[in-house]
Amino acid sequence: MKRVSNAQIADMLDQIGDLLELENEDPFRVRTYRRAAETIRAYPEDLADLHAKGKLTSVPGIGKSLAEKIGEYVEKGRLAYLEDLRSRYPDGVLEMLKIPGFGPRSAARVYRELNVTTVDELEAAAKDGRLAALPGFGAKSAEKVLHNIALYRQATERALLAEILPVAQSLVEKLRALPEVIEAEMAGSARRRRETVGDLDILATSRAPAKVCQAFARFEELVEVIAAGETKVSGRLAGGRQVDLRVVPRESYGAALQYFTGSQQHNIAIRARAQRMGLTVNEYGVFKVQDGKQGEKIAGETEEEVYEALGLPWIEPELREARGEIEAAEKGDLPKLIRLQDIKGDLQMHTRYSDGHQSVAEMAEVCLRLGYSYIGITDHSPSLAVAHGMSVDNIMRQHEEIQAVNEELKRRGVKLTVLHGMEADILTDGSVDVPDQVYDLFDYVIGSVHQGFSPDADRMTTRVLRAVESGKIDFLGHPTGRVLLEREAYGLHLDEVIAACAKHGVAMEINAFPNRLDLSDVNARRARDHGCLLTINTDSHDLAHLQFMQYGVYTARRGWIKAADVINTWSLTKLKAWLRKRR
Ligand code: DGT
Ligand code: CA
Ligand code: CA
Ligand code: ZN
Repeated sequence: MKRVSNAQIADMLDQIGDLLELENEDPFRVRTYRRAAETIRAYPEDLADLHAKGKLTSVPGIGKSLAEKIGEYVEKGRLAYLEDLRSRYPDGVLEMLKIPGFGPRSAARVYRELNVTTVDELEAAAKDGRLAALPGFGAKSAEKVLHNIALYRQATERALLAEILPVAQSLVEKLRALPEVIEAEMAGSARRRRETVGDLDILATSRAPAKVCQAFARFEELVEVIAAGETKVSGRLAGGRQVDLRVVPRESYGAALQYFTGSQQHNIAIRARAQRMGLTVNEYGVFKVQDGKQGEKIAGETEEEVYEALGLPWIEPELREARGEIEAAEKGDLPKLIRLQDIKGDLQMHTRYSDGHQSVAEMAEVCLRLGYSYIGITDHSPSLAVAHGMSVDNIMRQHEEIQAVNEELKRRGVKLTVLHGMEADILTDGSVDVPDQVYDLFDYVIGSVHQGFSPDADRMTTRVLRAVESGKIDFLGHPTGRVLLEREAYGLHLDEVIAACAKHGVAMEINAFPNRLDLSDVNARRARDHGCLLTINTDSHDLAHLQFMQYGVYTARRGWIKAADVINTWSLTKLKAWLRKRR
């Protein structure tokens, strides 16, 4: 039997949470499962190992009863309790829960009252008026359900980069460790660090390709092997994404890597350039064209030499989207892209003062290990009740706590400074939710829209502009409100917002949370090109989220962003001077 991964355990607990909600169980019990799933999904240690050592209850949020369930699941690959719950509903009803905004309550109702048992049947009921006729639904929510079914279908076609990249890295490492493998690297959208991935492409070189294919097909990351040949394997990852391995000869590694990294549009432009130079490019190499036919091979072993044969410097994979990179490369104008190690601090994170899971000191401790020189604690403002926005009293208490943590850090002689910020709600009228009596306590304020979205783009724009122009905010948090594979950006005249941020010196955020990445790559580039400063923050609500910084950096790199454009690459002194000037 294959080893049970943390991700599988987390999925199992989430399923129990869903089923308990369908059963209309106590919300507190439901939450226990959800929180445990969230913790486990990002937990650094392997839970199967911990179980073997009898140490499962050392994981935060796992008590005796959960530990027993996880233990049973790890040992048997199944859990009787879950199977019993599951047997009470058709599979299609459980699948409906994956439709964004369609919760267990709704699923239970359409199942019991309309006898709807699949997503397709739900779609039909939303179209023919049966759903709209259910008390509490109505025509508008039926329309929304249709829209969300479309989004759900899209989500089944792509996965978040953060779901795929760790698996891709692990597969590449395992390939590299095989004695038959010379080189291995991921290609495709994962290598370009696109925000979502359709399928995962991996490349290796070897003199014994069949052996490499056999070994790959047995890696535990593949839950299913679709086809295994002499030089190619296709399989499926947990979660359903396809993975393709291609094993190529060493002489054509660079050409194959270039070809399979794409993007397709970039490759089309590359081939057109080659043609103009009397050359032809394919996955085997760069060749001269002689008498209209493929002639002498002039490059192919490395990517550098492929680009060089075309008169170009090597182009970072993140830039290969046919957005002007070939022209820039030709002129020697490629940007020196920001790197993860340029980041000196993380300026948006939450603690137990609002809806985060840990304390100020606990967050600081992990950030210290990440090598940061500063962080900012930014809990939610009073009006955001759903996220336990802070009262004035709590803000004052938090201020003292942050000072105490700073003193303790100083006493230990470590160089990390904790700043006190706030993520203030931008209310529907555009006012910024920071209580006057505590405004001066904050080193900075992030303004974000969290609730009361309007479908009217003019209204949303006016609202955000008012906040930007108020002088009360220093950053605009997750500026377009999108949630990848779940919710589109709200209608907003982004160019007007960008212009206002540039004028008022408000830095726009690239929120690094994997399902936000907001600003997107293209929008971040637009903002920077119009003179905006940027900031990349994780918006962590848990210690485990602090590692998401990399995804914000990838987005920035895809947006041609340099370190100097991002204020949290600056030194603390420079950041403080910038903030002081704004106050
Ligand atoms: P994805 O999987 O949808 O996230 O996006 P990609 O970029 O990984 O696309 P994929 O997996 O279809 O192909 C990987 C790369 O291989 C792609 O970026 C360019 C290259 N490629 C694959 N098939 C073709 C093709 O038919 N024509 C061209 N020009 N390039 C292709
Ligand atoms: Ca792909
Ligand atoms: Ca592919
Ligand atoms: Zn929050």
